[in-house]
Amino acid sequence: MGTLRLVLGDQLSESLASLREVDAKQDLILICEVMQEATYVKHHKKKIAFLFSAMRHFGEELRERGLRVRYVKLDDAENTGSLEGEVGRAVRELEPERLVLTEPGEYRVLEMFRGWERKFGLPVEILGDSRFLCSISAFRKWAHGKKQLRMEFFYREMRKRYDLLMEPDGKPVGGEWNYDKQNRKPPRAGMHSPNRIGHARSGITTEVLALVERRFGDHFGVLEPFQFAVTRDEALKEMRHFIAKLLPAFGDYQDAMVMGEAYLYHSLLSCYLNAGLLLPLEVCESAQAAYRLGEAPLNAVEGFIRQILGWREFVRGIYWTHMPSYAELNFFEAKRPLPEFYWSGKTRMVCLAEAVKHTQQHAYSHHIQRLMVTGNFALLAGLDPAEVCEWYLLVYADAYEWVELPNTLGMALFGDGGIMGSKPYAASGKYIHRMSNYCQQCSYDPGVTVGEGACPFNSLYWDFMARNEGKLRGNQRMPYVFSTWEKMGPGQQKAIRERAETVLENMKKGLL
Ligand code: FAD
Ligand code: DLZ
Ligand code: SF4
Repeated sequence: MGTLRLVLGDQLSESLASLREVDAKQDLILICEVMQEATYVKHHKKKIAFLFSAMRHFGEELRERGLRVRYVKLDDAENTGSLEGEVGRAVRELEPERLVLTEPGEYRVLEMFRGWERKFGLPVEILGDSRFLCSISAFRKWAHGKKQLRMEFFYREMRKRYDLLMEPDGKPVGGEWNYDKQNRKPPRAGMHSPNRIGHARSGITTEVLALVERRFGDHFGVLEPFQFAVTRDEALKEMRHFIAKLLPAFGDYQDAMVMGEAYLYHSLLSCYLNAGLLLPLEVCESAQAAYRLGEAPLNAVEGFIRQILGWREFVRGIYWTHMPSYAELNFFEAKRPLPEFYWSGKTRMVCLAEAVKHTQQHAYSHHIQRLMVTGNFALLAGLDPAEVCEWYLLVYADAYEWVELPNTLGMALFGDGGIMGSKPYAASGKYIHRMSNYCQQCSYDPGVTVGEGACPFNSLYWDFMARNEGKLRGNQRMPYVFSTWEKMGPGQQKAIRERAETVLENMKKGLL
């Protein structure tokens, strides 16, 4: 036969590099469901179901285009259980001339790919993943020689390169690069998430849901209700619905958190982008079109495009520029184990209980819950970054290491000591109080720092600063923190640190 072309579970795009120039008669496309990928961390049940269903639909669509597909199901008798095993089996049985791959989203998989030429004794070509808007080499070139990498400057370059929200004279539309000053309002009273579209459940999805319940019943999270799009057409409907109905208020309520409302005005597009059902440029261009047609305001459209064209590409660049050593970084030498409530959601801290509940139910929580609730708590309490990163990688339907690790280790935990961001996103309960309605229903008081009912975030915030003073005092972006701490005087400082100790003890005992 001709060429064997592997498509991974997060490479479900017809424009994928390894599917270019495919010979319909000679070549074979290999897609395989394998235990190793589903269990190297015990992914949320919904994540596995979404991916297996999307993979099966994608395999069918390729067949409908007249291409030859070898689709290996998880329960197939001959399934060896690993990507390497399945590629090896296909090579032995079919004797292809060469193997063509697209670079994967995780370093451990790239290492595996690199060993295959030798292992299988045939030419292996690893192509760049052109679905991203900045190649790894272009990011390295941009980063080269810079003392500090800042997303904002990277983003401006990307805006120019892709001519997104640019005037013909090379200036940004509206005169500013960034409109965050107008964004990030607290929630309105009585605010609810707008309706979301649904998708008819296919036979494939029904079969996959039964499979996941049977084989992964002990994994985190619930399977039903299952509302994910699983084909490109369905993902496009999600995108169009978001652009038409939700994008106009996206900027305003980007950081808001509301009791019982998991989605608010967020797009929920990350899992489709990351699996390849949507492409980043088409999403950015659709948002830009809504602005040009006067259907969405600039602050919302610019903010949304920045997340995809800026942050998403930036974190990928950071990952591939710094791996494999990046995964080992632990700037604060944090080592407390992850408390049980990250799994159970059983805590009196309403903000954390809500974030975990959404995560269990939807394999989703929005950015501010990830950063300022579960992430902020992990940072302040000094939780072991390896455990925290594993949690984030397995609980979210959009999580692959290239995007999860820099966001968790870098942005949320400042575990990389400042590669991703210039200062830790540490915040007391006051931030959560301002941006949500959680505190009204919490038995803790966000306005109090010491004593029984004081919000745990408050004492942990100061304790975090005090115990890491040596590492943070020199940070140019934190001038007021230590002067405020000093002004408190030894009596108040002692009381705060004692309260933090009690909070951490309670966390250990499951009493928080
Ligand atoms: P929206 O709020 O609607 O944003 C639009 C799009 O912008 C997203 O779909 C996403 O593609 C992109 N985006 C926004 N912020 C980021 C970011 N910081 N990095 C990369 N892309 C971004 N995102 C993932 O895709 N996978 C992860 O595993 C992941 N882990 C995270 C872990 C932590 C600790 C934090 C703080 C953030 C993480 N993010 C991750 C980024 C962000 O939280 C999610 O992309 C977002 O919540 C997805 O929901 P949405 O599609 O509704 O996003
Ligand atoms: C996440 C995942 C899961 C759960 N299962 C599979 C699978 O069975 N087969 C596959 O090819 N890919 C799967 N994936 C996605 C891979 O883990 C992903 O391609 C790598 O982590 C690289 O990003
Ligand atoms: Fe969270 Fe503190 Fe508010 Fe309770 S009082 S919801 S713990 S921020």
